[in-house]
Amino acid sequence: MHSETSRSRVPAFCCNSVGTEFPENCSEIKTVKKWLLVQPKSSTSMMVDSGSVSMPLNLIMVATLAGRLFDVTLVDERIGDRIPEDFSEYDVVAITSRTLNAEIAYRIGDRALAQKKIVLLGGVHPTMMHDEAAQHCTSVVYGEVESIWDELEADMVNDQVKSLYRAKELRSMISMRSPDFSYALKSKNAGKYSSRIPILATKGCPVGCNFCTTPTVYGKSYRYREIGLVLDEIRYHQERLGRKRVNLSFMDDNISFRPQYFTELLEAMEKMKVRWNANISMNFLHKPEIARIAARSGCDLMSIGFESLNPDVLRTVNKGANRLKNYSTVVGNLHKNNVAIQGYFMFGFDDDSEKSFQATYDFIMENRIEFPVFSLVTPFPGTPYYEEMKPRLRHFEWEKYDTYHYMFEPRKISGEKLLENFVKLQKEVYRAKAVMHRMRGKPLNWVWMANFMMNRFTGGLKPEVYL
Ligand code: B12
Ligand code: SF4
Repeated sequence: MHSETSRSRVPAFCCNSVGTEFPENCSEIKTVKKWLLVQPKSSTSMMVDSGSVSMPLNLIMVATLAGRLFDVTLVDERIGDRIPEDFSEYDVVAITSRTLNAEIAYRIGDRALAQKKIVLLGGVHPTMMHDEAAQHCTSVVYGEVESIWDELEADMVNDQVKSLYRAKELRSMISMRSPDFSYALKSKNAGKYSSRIPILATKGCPVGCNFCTTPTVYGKSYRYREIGLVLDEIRYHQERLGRKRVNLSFMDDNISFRPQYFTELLEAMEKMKVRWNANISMNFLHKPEIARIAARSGCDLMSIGFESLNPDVLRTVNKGANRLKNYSTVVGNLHKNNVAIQGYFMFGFDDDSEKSFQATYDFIMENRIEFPVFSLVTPFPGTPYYEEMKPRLRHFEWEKYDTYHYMFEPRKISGEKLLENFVKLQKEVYRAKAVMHRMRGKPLNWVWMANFMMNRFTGGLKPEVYL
């Protein structure tokens, strides 16, 4: 099914494979345009960019495409790469940004514009706020680069860049080629990246939660790659690292949305002997066979957005996949198969009350959730939820959109009580005795380490840090 060439390395791209017309000698162009791809860090004081971060799959994808014709250098400020003050070496400065680092990204963009460079801004924030982002760059790239690349590449070659690149339709993912990780691995700081290798099998999520950016960026679409290509990419990493047991982290929005594709993927992965984790929605995790096959295929951790234990909250955010009656079954199925759970819980919704905190504490402790993660609900710009909440928002500085800031006063609990309970819950769940209760008998791995770090971190937490 797969050629030996594609098995042994990342398939090389060739100029001829793109749909646009280029001068015959691509290598000439390559010496003309130099691109600097920039992954800025975030200024938030919370644990967002701390610990080891994963390789930036977004910019690796941009580099893989741009590297066909242009000279590409990738710098990642999160691992200590320096972003130059002077961009004279480069023609194009292309920056990725989420909301929490948008202001930093904009400052880099302004600096590069002042030096007369072509500046591209891409990523979720410039997509959702493209008019705002346009003030800080030459072109905004809306959504995924793959779907608009041919046009962008041709315009770059002809020096006729437009102010906005937005694909009319999303490209099929079936034959999406493998990203070329060498762009990220070239950095002398690459050793600081997490050992979990980012990988993608699907994109999009039709669930449509109103606080999430995915429905706006990808609509109701759900696309997936040919399973053989996912396996090829896994083999590439195995060969690169010289061992079968590699750790993968799926970056998919919702990898299990199509049960048939998901189970076929897992069955195929069973022979690969890898370890993996993924974000997953609860839509069919209550079926015991799914947990069994996930474990057999090497899953050691599932990240599940439980979001809330309050049924009124679940209703208002449109999280139809989350049925409270299934919560314990889902956890039980995974635990029976030794799959650990990273559980996401959000607070600060209008329907939240002090009861929400108690219910969450009870659920976590009774079900021995290994790695609970708590955040404050954050209406991200561009989402329907943001428009609804705008008149009540307390902050418009994007660096505060890190899900660790108190954004608005909920209707059923005061802001003060919200933060008091939010801190108390974290301290209680991560106090030594509670950690022992949740983690007893579980394998001694990084999840223990994460609990240890959270125990230290939450020990000093105060409500004021969330203001
Ligand atoms: C996997 C994931 C994570 C993982 C890994 C993150 C990582 N290392 O990148 C983990 C769990 C660590 C994580 C953490 C967080 N995440 Co997260 N995460 C995601 C998720 C599901 C997928 C991201 C991904 O890698 N996709 C695959 C890559 C290939 O696609 P991409 O990033 O969209 O990039 C493409 C395009 O955007 C474009 N592009 C991107 N940059 C550029 C730049 C240029 C120049 C060009 C031309 C194109 C371009 O082309 C790329 C290739 O197709 C997204 C949802 C989403 N679909 O974006 C949320 C998402 C990014 N996360 C979000 C949040 C809030 C967080 C946290 C704050 C949560 C928390 N409380 O800790 C932290 C912040 C981490 C940080 N420092 O940024 C929000 C961000 C919202 C916003 N407006 O900023 C999102 C959008 C989910 C949501 N709620 O809507 N996350
Ligand atoms: S299930 Fe997750 S990815 Fe899908 S819309 Fe809701 S929050 Fe976004």
